[in-house]
Amino acid sequence: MAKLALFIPLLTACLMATVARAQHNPHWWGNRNTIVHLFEWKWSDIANECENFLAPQGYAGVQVSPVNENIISAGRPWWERYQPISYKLITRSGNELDFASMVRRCNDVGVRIYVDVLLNHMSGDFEGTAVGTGGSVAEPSKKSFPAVPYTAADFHPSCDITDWNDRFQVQQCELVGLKDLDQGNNWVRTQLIAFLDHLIQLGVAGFRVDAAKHMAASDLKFIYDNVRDLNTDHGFPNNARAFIFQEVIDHGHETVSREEYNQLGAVTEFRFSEEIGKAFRGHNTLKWLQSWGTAWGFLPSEQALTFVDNHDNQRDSGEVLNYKSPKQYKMATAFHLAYPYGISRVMSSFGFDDRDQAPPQDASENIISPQFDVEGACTNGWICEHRWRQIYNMVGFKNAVRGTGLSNWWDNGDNQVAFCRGSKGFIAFNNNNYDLNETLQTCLPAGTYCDVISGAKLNGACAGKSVTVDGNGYAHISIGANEFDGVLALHADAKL
Ligand code: LM2
Ligand code: CA
Repeated sequence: MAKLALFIPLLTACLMATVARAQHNPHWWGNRNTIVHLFEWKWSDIANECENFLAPQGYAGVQVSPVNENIISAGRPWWERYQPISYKLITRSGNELDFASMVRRCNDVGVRIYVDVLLNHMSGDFEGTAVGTGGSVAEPSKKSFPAVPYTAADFHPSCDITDWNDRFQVQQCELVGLKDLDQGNNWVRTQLIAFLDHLIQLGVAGFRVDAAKHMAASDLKFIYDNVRDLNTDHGFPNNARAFIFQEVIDHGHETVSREEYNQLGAVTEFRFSEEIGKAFRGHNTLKWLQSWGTAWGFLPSEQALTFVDNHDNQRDSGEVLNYKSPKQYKMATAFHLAYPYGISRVMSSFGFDDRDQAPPQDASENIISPQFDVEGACTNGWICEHRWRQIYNMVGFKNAVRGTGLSNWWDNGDNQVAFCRGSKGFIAFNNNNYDLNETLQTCLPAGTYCDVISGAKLNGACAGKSVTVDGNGYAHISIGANEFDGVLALHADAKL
């Protein structure tokens, strides 16, 4: 009995320490909320973007493409960056100096950097000697990566993943033929920890862990636990831990499930992406979204990294939406950012016609910088969804309503829905093929508000629809079926 009495407080103390060490805090600055994935962007362009666009528009952070040296693949498909050859920070996005300068400049304006890290594997087979983006050489078919160095002993024996419900295969065989590192091996662990430490020293706030499902959760825990605290020279508090979000594709009923990883950090919630695409494509009725979140089988909000599409599933056919269906995509994104669920990530793409297509590049295969038109939209091959007014204004909406709950859900029993976020925000959607014309409760204080979807408040005037809210919070809301956008959004910061 006495032993037990001692044991319980001790256990509680241990549990509390675990919770405190868990890596779920994204370290956002101020009231910011949203991460943008600037897929394949160069570091110097991201630095400019942090200063000129992301900070002013209230973006909280950037997920950047892999930073360490990768194999050069013919035609330069985007996916060559998922085939590492060393941990030198040199890719087509820039070198270590460029990277360090970007992190500094972004942190200086309160925009955090999260790095896409490849801990599962090195490159796949390559005929002859492979050359990396930093000039390192390797013989992948012999599992020889002298620039690390790694030899065959550092990898799992080769085998193919044929049964996705066989834990051994999923975690120890080769994902699409990529040489599979043994994270149980001390030397491998040391290299991976040193790589992550290096990035933290340079000021990053956290990591997107690629192919997390293909590594044992216990090995990942060891690695995360042994990585240093965030760098206080970049404005992080003492003892702050890196934010971790792990790529685990779990459609339900998988042998290796997201529940093995969500204690260690956040997990990508792929079901969110699939269901939101299905709903806004018209394959599910919007009224059902009233119970959006854990009732749909999604992870608890603070453990779920949510997105409408990511760089992989935007290339697949199926229910997932992408920039090619702009009206539905903007509606889904507005819902994503308005509904109080998840750690939101917005995708920013380059245009593609086929899956393997390289990012915009010049004749010497250098990635080219995005260019912007007078309205700030990208022109030369970059899509820049994050610069679409309807999307960045919803990032502003999410910031303006932070800390409020959802109330006053309204729907027409079909594909017209609306709801309030406390007394700070109101949003309505029309995905029916007839007009929405209703007097609805907006929960906002009386006044005139500017719809941030059809326009924006600029120098005190509204370039889009103006909505007048009466003394009881009611307003007439109208979204025509054939309007350019199927959303209307009002918030406290858009009061005229
Ligand atoms: C991921 N998450 O777990 C990334 O999000 C995803 O983009 C990566 O695949 C994958 N895991 C490995 O990091 C991409 C791409 C694949 C590509 C790999 C490696 O989707 O198509 O595979 O990167 O570059 C390519 C070829 C494939 C070949 C493989 C190895 O498409 O046919 O397999 O390289 O040479 C023999
Ligand atoms: Ca593995």
